[in-house]
Amino acid sequence: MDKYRIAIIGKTGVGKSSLGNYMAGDDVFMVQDISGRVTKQFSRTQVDIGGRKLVIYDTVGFYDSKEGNSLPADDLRKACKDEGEGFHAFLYLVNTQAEQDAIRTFRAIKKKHGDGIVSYIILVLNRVQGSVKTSLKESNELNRIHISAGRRTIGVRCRSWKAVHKTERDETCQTILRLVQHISHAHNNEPYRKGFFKMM
Ligand SMILES: Nc1nc2c(ncn2[C@@H]2O[C@H](COP(=O)(O)OP(=O)(O)OP(=O)(O)O)[C@@H](O)[C@H]2O)c(=O)[nH]1
Ligand SMILES: [Mg+2]
Repeated sequence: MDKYRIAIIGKTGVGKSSLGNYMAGDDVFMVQDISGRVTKQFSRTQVDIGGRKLVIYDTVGFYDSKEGNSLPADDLRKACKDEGEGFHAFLYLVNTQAEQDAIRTFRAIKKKHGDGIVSYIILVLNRVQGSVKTSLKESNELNRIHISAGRRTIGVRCRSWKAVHKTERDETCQTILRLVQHISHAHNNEPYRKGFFKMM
């Protein structure tokens, strides 16, 4: 496997671009303290985790208050077509402190890109306060997504990558890499693209 292509997806404002910067250890994606959509089209950056290359795609958020979900769905399709090869995994990011829309967004993603996407998803809980276990216990919604997405769930706090100790970031990135490898092996290294091209 030469490079893994990973898309960060989720509702607008949950911290997708912040997670991309956290993984890159650099301010590559735009993050702003404003309400409403910040990322208007996908962009990507390459990161090296333990000697493996990952191309991280930051994408347009679902459920912007003023718009429907055509824009994020089209954006993800474009990102997928960018190299014509689809994605090896998706980081589905939710804001643990405002998880009411997590299921709704998860359903919208499946509706737009096919149910098959679920077996490529890693659930990433942003802004976890205690442990992931506690967050899942406290939220039925998150627990349902956790089970549905194969129990591949991790917690992050990625407001600013600069404020997080490098060791913690490295460990989180290693965990993400392990899950990505696990997903990729389970699919014989075939990236997910079916749900993108069949609905063009
Ligand atoms: N407190 C806290 N704030 C966070 C965290 N992660 C992101 N934020 C803040 O949430 C806001 C939105 O973050 P973004 O990374 O721009 O979110 P996004 O999902 O890319 O948003 P769109 O591009 O609009 O879809 C910013 O003000 C971030 O600083 C976190 O772990 N904790
Ligand atoms: Mg963004």
